[in-house]
Amino acid sequence: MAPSPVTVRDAEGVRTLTVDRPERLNALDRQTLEALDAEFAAAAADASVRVVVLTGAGPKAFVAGADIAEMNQLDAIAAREFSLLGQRLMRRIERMPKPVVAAINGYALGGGLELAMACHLRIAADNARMGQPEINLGLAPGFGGTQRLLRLCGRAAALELCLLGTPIDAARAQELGLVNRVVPAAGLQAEVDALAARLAAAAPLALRAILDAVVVGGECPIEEGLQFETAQFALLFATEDMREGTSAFLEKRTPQFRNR
Ligand code: DAK
Repeated sequence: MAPSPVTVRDAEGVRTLTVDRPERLNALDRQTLEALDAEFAAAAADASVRVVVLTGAGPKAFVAGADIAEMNQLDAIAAREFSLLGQRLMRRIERMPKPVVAAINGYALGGGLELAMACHLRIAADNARMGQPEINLGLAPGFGGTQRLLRLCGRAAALELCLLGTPIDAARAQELGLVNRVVPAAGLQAEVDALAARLAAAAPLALRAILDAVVVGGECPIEEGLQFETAQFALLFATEDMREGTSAFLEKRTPQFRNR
């Protein structure tokens, strides 16, 4: 059996998924999209997983886009399947009930940037380069890039990146709000580990409420979003973790959250 293009590592509530095709700069072919989709579904269902980290194998790339060689061979029917698969994966990641952190360790281009944008937080190495170069292939972004760039960075930045197709460096990506933090490449792993450990220790049901409120509420008119926030907020009063968090504060101790 061929090795999976996605490797899985678990450590203390943090599941790290690594796209592992370094010889293709981790480009997304159908097999990789399918493997990622299955791994994110498994991580969502596994209560021992508190946080997911997504990264790419090797020193050069997070994900350099959809696999151009495979795409070149697709007919219209297969392209439709490819599109549906990719969009389903991106939406699955965005709607994950636990935080997903992208560790951007190099090129994040085309479908690779779209994958990173579907994650909830993005930490970039200072040598990362990001862009939507589909225009250079006679294509437009097809895994949600136009929509997520627009929402994350605004219309001017979305149009600049998609119309020109020129990648930007990590510092510019941070200026645009495309990434949360930029760190020296050698420190990326430590930074992501620390962030993931912090999220893994937080109250899972409250994390989920925040993800739901921001991701789903952010797609509604504000009145509906606020109602949704209120419902999420009220629901947390039914959790043991909310009692534990508030009691621990009053008792001046560290809370122990149990996902209940
Ligand atoms: N696909 C396939 N192979 C790739 C690849 C990619 N996206 N990117 C790199 N590779 C391969 C290269 O061909 C090369 O293979 P060999 O020549 O060694 O066999 C190997 O990885 C190493 O790459 P380079 O030799 O090019 O490395 P360099 O350091 O010189 O350059 C680079 C790095 C990232 C600047 C360059 O590789 C590059 O420009 N790569 C392509 C980047 C790109 O254009 N990405 C966007 C792909 S388009 C859709 C939805 C979504 C999409 C499409 C349709 N539908 C709804 C239907 C998404 C489209 C895209 O993502």
